[in-house]
Amino acid sequence: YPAILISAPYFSEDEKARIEAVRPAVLAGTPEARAAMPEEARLAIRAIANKGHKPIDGATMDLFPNLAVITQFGVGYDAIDVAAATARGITVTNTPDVLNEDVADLALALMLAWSREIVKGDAWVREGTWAAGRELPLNRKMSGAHVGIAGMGRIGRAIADRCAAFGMPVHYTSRTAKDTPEGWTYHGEDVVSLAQAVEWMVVAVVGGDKTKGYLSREAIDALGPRGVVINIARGTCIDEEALIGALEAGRIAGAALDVFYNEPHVDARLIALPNVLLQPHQASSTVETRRDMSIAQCANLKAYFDGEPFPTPVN
Ligand code: 8YV
Repeated sequence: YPAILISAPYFSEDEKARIEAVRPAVLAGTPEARAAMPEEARLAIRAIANKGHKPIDGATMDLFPNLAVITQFGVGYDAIDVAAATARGITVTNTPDVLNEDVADLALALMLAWSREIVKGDAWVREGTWAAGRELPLNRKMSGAHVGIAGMGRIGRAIADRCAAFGMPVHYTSRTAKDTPEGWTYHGEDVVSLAQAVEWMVVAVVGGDKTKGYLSREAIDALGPRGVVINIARGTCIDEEALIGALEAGRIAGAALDVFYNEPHVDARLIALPNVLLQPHQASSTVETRRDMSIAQCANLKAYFDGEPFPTPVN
């Protein structure tokens, strides 16, 4: 029986080959599929190669008595109950760093697309509105505007560096003040103070229970009528109800979101709003980065089976 369980289909043949080169793998993506595995098959599982955001909880881990490692394909591991894993002596690993640039690129793409009406402009041309003699309504300048980075980790920093290149004064929250270029403003962990200082608010904190609703109702309202919220982190990091309320009432200008509370099912009220740009959680979805994430995941799998130290453990 295979020693690796994969929780979602492969993105590519390369990824499949890479995992199978470590050990044979079996796909069991749902709790039902896992529970239906014969006992000997469950006993053979020593590693889970996890992808996506469906929860891996203690009960799932208990189906596999010889499970030793869960390797997350992604930097965020909020889907995995790490405390439950640690209590069972199971190592959890992730794939940090390799995706920083892509996630930051998408954050800037969302900001530029939102401010310059790229999606509407494309439709304007295709649908013949321009040819019929109508000019696209004036949109909004992004360069030079104050930007707030909620969470100055590795991804937050990559976003901030890009914003700085657009002449945007950078403000940020973080657990600790970071070593930054001169002029960047640290707001401690006070996201309301951050919101008061900026027009653009980019959410880049880690997911999980501790950051649930990090961008709070108060912070959203503090952004004010020119405020735009960008989220490339996790849907849970924003009080989504408060965000929808503020968008519907025009208390903030808009939002561009790659992640959602209940993804892939996006709240119908968000879909109905014209001042919101929506993306299907694609920030790390380039061919190049998905390859690098797969390599990083397999390095952790291989380390386990070779008895070597894990390259990127989280517990
Ligand atoms: C992936 C992500 O879509 O890295 C993350 O935390 O959210 C994304 O890169 C996801 O993890 C795929 O498993």
